[in-house]
Amino acid sequence: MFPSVAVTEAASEPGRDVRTGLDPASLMQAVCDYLYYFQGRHPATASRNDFYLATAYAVRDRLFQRGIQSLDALLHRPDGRTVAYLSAEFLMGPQLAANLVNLGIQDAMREALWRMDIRLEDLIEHEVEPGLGNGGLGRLAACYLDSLATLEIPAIGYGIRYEFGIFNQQIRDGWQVELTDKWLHLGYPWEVARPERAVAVRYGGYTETYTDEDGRYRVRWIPAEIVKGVPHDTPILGYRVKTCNLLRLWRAEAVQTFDFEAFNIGDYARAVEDQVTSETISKVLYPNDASPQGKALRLKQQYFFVACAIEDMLRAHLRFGGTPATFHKRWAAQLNDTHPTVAVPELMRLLLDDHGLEWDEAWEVTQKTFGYTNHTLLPEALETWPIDLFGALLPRHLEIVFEINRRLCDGIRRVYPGDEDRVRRMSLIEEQGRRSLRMANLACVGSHAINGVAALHTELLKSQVLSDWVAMFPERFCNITNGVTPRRFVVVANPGQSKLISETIGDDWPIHLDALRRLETHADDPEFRARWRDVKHANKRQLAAVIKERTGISVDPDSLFDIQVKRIHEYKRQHLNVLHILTLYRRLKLNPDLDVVPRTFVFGGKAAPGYQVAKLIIKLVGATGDLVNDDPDVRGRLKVVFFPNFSVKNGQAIYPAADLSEQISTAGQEASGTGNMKFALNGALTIGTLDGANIEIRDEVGAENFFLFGLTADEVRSAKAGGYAPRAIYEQNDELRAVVDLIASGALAGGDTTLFRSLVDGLLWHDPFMVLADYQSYVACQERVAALWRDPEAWSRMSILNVARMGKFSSDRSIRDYCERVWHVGPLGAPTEGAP
Ligand code: C3B
Repeated sequence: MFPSVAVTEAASEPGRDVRTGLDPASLMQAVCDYLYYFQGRHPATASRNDFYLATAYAVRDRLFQRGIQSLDALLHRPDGRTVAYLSAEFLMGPQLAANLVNLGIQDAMREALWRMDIRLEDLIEHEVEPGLGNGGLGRLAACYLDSLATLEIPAIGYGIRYEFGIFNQQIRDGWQVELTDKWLHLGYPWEVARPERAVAVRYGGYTETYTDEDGRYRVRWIPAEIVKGVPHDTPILGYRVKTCNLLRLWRAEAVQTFDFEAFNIGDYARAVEDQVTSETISKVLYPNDASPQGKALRLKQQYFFVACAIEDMLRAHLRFGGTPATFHKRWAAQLNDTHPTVAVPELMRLLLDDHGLEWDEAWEVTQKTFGYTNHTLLPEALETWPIDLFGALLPRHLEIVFEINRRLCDGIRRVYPGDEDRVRRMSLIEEQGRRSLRMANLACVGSHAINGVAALHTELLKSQVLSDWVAMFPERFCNITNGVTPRRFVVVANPGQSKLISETIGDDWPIHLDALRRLETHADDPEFRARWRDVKHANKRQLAAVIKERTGISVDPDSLFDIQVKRIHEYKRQHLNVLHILTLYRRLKLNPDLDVVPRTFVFGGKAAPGYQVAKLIIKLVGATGDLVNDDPDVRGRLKVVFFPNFSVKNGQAIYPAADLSEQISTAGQEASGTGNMKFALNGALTIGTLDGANIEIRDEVGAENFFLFGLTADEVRSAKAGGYAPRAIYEQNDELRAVVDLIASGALAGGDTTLFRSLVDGLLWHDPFMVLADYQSYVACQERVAALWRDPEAWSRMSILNVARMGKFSSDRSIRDYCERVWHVGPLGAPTEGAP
């Protein structure tokens, strides 16, 4: 029950600053004020959600205060450059705990709430996260916003305020079921709408030419449809700094939300029709990770947020006294994959048609503004748009694209006379089949910098997918290896480990992650190792409780927690993991007294709703659990859990409890991976292939502290070129054959031999991701894992050394790389060497 006396007392104490104070009394009064005067709630009857909202508002005041100071600092730097991170996805995760940590007031807020009989942890648990992204790409954008603010780089994240984010995943009878994500339904306290800053976005129609007063030939676009973009701002505070940046997400609305004429003649439905069709644009996130569907609505979404963003940037630039020709001096805009690439013709259109620049000048401004980050080599992920569809929606942009292409092709012909094949490959237009626009090529030609997200990925990008572009524009290419924010993924997620580290080496490591090196000497201290193990064990007990609650499965915190959480995809090879589990299971069935290391296998991740194989893999994991978990011969030594609805929030509970991190993609397929970094930073050892950032993690932590297996990217290529025959591997490996046969036998499907047939046939006859080729090496490597597990001291030592050597993978380092190599911007927007 709420002690209302205390509230009255707090409210009557003079001199307390409820808007900015960081002491428990001020915070308590601020929360009370929000409950009373903003939400109209009596504390005695307020719900948990009421308290959550009031607490969030109180925190938000403190963010806004810093945000306004940051803007003020920017206004006093007319030569400053601001980063615009353009991304169709921002997977921000819960905000309360992270903001308290960044403000440095988690203890003060805990105390403030405690005085009202409220547990901060309950409010943190109550929070619903905005799932406005699919996976790695969206979460990376969120980590980068955290680092930009922490490094005091002025920045805005521009994206879409989807009404429904990534679906909520339920598991029913082992199958994934998708439920609508209603993240807004209890109110989202972190954002403010700014309707006065709305932008008009146009679609369709036609273009016409005219001659202006100066006798110049000009083009004007007569659109068929206009939609309003309304910005919603969320403040993004850095860790223990004053800088507070912005995430500005756009919501689509009808220009005129109510058609009175239609209403008056009695057509109620039509009166709101315009509103309904307009709002569809920001209604829902496409739930496909790295495999776009060429849907018109998706292109509408892309243009929608890009048009809003560029208009917003241009307005600000002109208001601060800039001219259209100096746009690039104020803004450095990053294209997060090809999704925002229509920004290139959009900026050209504004500069040419609305501001009257000549082509060459407009093109120079555009190229100097944009940088392009590629996030995947998967051929199916390279976005293209049918020309007819693109032209119908964006007729003026298509004209501009054709002109960019004409000049590009002329340029290629000048450098490579007679090489029409090269022209065909580099052209922005794919002429085969349905003519389509290649967004990656458009991004390459329109950007001054192009980067991959891990060393191997960039190498493969340069040698394969974009080799023609490297030949012609070598100076544009660089690698920037991904990183993750240690604030959210260690300080917030793993307070036990954080405290132990700070007590041991000081507390500057969250902003100087290389300082973790100081832990190295402690790896040999048995007392420290024991404390390290205690922390991990406590985290595992917590996760075990959550697993029990969510799945009903009891798992043993003393067992090895072997975890694979990420999107479900064949290239990530969750099914290879399953083959290993079934191998152990079979060994136990043959010899129940076999001395195996007890393990808990945890899986988590969403499958794209239309991706049948991925959904079948989820079913296979569940079926494996059903087979293994209660088998008396297993005696509880193996447990298999599918943790439903993997999200940022669930990730924060899972990473700290992991002993072993599964990073087992087919070499050459995972651009970088970032989960690999989150696990290692939380003391998990990695079993992985030489893929993505695994390679660099292994280089940093030392080959002797990493469980490596599998073919290299080169070996995968030559195996495929040499006519890879998975069937032969199956026939020659008795254990593999027995395990595959076990799946085919129906033993995991209540006798049904058809359920997993397609999966088994896929492996035996095609196996594009080389699961069978890597099986033996993987199983052997898992035996090395088990052997080390039997030596807890050696395991702990290795775990400590992993954490100690992970400094490189802070997103602060990644952002510093972008600042230096791509954006040429320093703290507070100061231009740095190479700035345009
Ligand atoms: C992902 C890649 O699959 C990961 O390897 C990478 O770490 C992250 O991006 C961040 O760079 N990715 C994604 O989540 N969605 C895409 N459409 C393409 C790549």
